[in-house]
Formats: sequence, C-alpha cells, structure tokens
Amino acid sequence: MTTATKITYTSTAGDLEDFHRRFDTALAKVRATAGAAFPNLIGGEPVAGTGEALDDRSPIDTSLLLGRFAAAAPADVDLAVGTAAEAQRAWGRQPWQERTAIMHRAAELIRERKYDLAAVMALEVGKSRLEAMGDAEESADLIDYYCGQVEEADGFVRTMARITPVERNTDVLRPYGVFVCIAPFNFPLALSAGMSSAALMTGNAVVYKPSEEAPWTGLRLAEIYRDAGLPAGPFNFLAGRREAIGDALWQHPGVDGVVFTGSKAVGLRIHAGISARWIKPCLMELGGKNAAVVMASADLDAAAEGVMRSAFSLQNQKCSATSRVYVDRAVAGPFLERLVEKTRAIRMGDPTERDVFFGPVINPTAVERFERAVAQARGEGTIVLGGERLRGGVFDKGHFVAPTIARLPLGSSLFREELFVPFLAVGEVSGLDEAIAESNAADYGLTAGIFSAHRDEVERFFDEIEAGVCYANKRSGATTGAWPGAQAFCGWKGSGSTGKGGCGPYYVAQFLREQNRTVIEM
Ligand code: UN1
Repeated sequence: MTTATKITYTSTAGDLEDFHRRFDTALAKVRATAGAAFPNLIGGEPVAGTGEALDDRSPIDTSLLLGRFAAAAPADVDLAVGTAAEAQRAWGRQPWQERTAIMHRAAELIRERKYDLAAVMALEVGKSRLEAMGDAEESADLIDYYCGQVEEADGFVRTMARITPVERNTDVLRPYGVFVCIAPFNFPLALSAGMSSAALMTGNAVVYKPSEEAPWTGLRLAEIYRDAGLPAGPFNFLAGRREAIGDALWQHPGVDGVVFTGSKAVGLRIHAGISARWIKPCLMELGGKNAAVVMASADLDAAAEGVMRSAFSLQNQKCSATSRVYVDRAVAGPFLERLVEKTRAIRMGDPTERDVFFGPVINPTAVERFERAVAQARGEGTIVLGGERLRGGVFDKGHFVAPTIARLPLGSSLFREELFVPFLAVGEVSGLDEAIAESNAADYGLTAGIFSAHRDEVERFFDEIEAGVCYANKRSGATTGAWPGAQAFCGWKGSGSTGKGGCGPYYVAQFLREQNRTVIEM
C-alpha cells in the first residue's frame, strides 16, 4: 500500500499522520532485524568476502550495530568482474523491452517497500523521516524516468540516411560491457539505483560497491533487483572498505566504464588512472560548493528559509547543499537576523523521531572536519551561530554537531573547499557582479541559487553563473531538491565529468557506445 501524497525533498506541510504511523511500524520492524551478518552477492550467490568484516553502525547511536557485512578484498573484485562480464553477454542481447520491464518492476518494488527502505536509510545514515522517504521515492522515479529514455528512443536503434540506393544504414547504441558503480552514503538508495539502473537497462552488467557507511541500503537494492526478475550475474554486490577495494575495482582490466558519485579528489584520480590502454567512460558527479546569492530586492524571508533548508537539511551532506551565501551589503543585517532565527528554530536530535529535522553527521572524520573549519573561521571572521559539538542526552550517542553560520571575509578558503558538514559561510558583496565573480571562483559548479525580485538579475545570474543546476527564489531549498525529469543534475567544472547529468533527459545514452551498421542490399 502506498500513501496518496508523494514525499519529495521539498515536502514540508500536509497531513502526515498516516505517514508517521507507517514509518513507526517500519522502523520497529527494521530495528528488530538489525545486527545480522550479511554476505556479498556475486552472480546471485552469497560470498563470505575475504576481507575483515565491516561493522555497519548508526551515526545516530554508535552502539547500534545495524549489520556485519562481509568485506570484499581484491580477489572478490576479480570474481565479481569476471562473473559480470560473463553474464553481460546474454543480458546485453536480451531485447531492451525485457530489460526495462524488469527495471519498472524494480521501481514498483521500491514503492511497495518504501517505508522499510526509508527506515533503513534513516538509521544507517541519519536522515530525517522526510528526507529518507524522499530518497526512496526518488529512487523509484529515477528508474521509471530512465526507462522512459530507452522507450522513447526505441531502444536507441535509428534508421539513417542512404547515400546510395543500395545501402541500408542503421545507427545503434550498444552497451560497453561491465560498469563499476561506486556510490556515496548521502543518498544511499537514490544514487545507487539511479546509476546502476541506467547501466543495467542499457544492457551493461554492474559491479556495485555501496558506501561503506551504507551497505544495508545497498543490499536492499540488490534484493529488489533480484525480486524484480533480474537474472543472477548482471548485478553484483560488493561491500568493502574503500582502501581495500576502491582502487581494485576501477583498475580491473575487465572493467569497461565507471559510474561514480563521490569526492572530486577520488573522481580525478579514477579519471586520470583508468584510461591506460584506451579511454574508458567515466560518468561522475563530484560534489559542490554551492552558492546562494541574496540581492537587495530579495524577499528576505524566502531567502532565509531557502538557505536554512538547503544548508542544514541532511546536515549539509548533499552535493547540492548551500554551503556559502553572498548577500548584498545593503540587506546583510536583516537577512542574517532572519537566517539565524530560522536556524535556531531547527529541531535537532534523533532524526528517526517525527519532526526532527537535523540529525548527526556521518562519522568521526566529518566531526573533525567540522571542528577544523570552525577553528579556522574563528581566526578569520565570526561564528554567528553554532560552532560546537552537541552534547548531552541523545547527542552523546552519535556524531552530532551544531548547525553553524560563519561571517567571513571573501578571501577565506572556507568559501572554496567542500566540507560536507553543517557549516555555512556568509560573505557580503557589493552587488550581482561581485556575487557572480565570487561564486564562479570555486573549482566546483554544481548547484546555485539567487533570490531577487528583478527578472533581469535572475536572467543574468543564469547566463553567467558557472553551475549546472540553477534556481531562483526557491523558498523550499535555495539550491537543493532536484527531481528526476524536473531538474537535470549536471555538475560543471570540478563537479562532474560529462556535461550531461542524472535526473536529466540525456543521462541514459551515456552508458552506450555507438555502432553504425551499413548493409549493401543484394
Ligand atoms: C547528491 O547530493 O549527490 O537536488 C545528489 C538535490 C538532491 C541531490 C542528490 N537530489 O538536493
């Protein structure tokens, strides 16, 4: 059974009683099954994994062991790549209609299981209830939307022009072979499902590594594909530590391409290293340092609300999160006042509880990164709000830090580095020119937002900002909330690799290579 209202990342109000009741039931069920041992899945078979087991603990309460995962070592990678390559031959030749039918079934299963999936994600990565449900809903929509691209293109088979009367020319897009799919923790289902389903429906096989922070969600996806009728072989699930198998995966000679969402540093390393024999496709989404620009004419309440939501939902651990603000000096005072007021009102705590908006960060490394940024900000500017680790009660059980706002001089490196923690840098500018120049000075170019009452300012912002996902006057999230088929999610510059993004109309074709077929009629 599904609820009538679809929950997205921009859902705020509405009657959610039914949602909370179902979420509570699912949460209790999921908690009761926590702590089991889980194998890897290669060719549909459970494989113990030759590495040291991976303990999956909740960042909300580190004493809660969610599962003990068999950790893969390079030998398992070798087996998985070989199995995938073998299975791909048949899978790639299967009619595309059969492949998309399986994928549509997977989307349906996600919708059927969405409460369980949301509960697993809430516990595993510390998402609020609404964020977790948004992740599950987005996953199903992504798969259907991507199937639509194959269907619309008639399986990417196209009759071409004849240059002579005796020739028959056809253009076909064909799978590359085996894609390695490496997923991050922050959207553990949506990004895993989006990347892997596009690879699978186009006839590629996949060796999938979930984030080591979110293997349970990853395993749920493997079960969904299996239950949807995907044959054993095209999808292989390998949990493991990034130091142990991260490089072994993309370096394997049997791998034909990589689809990756993660840090710029890792993405650049893979991109530089993978093409020793020939150039292999690297589809990458590599993070951001997303600016919101607040002009003097802005509706300051909408701007403060939009920035607060995009800076602090999921504790800023979104590639799309607003992590810096450039506000016109003329309205900096009143804007900051409203922003601080709205941020103070955030309900913090265990995000599996209803109405808690703000939960923990993912791990101790994130806490350290937060503390380093705060120390630097104290030296260079002022911490306007937050700046500390949260202590007492529930906060002592997990990795909790306060939503933090810092006022900084524009030259601070805190305006350029991706931190992925709830730390928002605010700088004052003299107007749109300076705001755009500062925004574009970062190496990243993923999302950007403007708040302005003037259409010409908005148009100029869209024309001149170096970012792929742009919004104007978005109160529900200044720079966040992209949805399949509504907002393409394309990273420019250091935020991506191909110039065509997930959630957008040109995504799926990137998993295919072109073949011309000319037949001379006899
Ligand atoms: C990500 O954080 O890697 O637009 C991608 C948004 C989400 C972003 C997901 N769909 O906020």
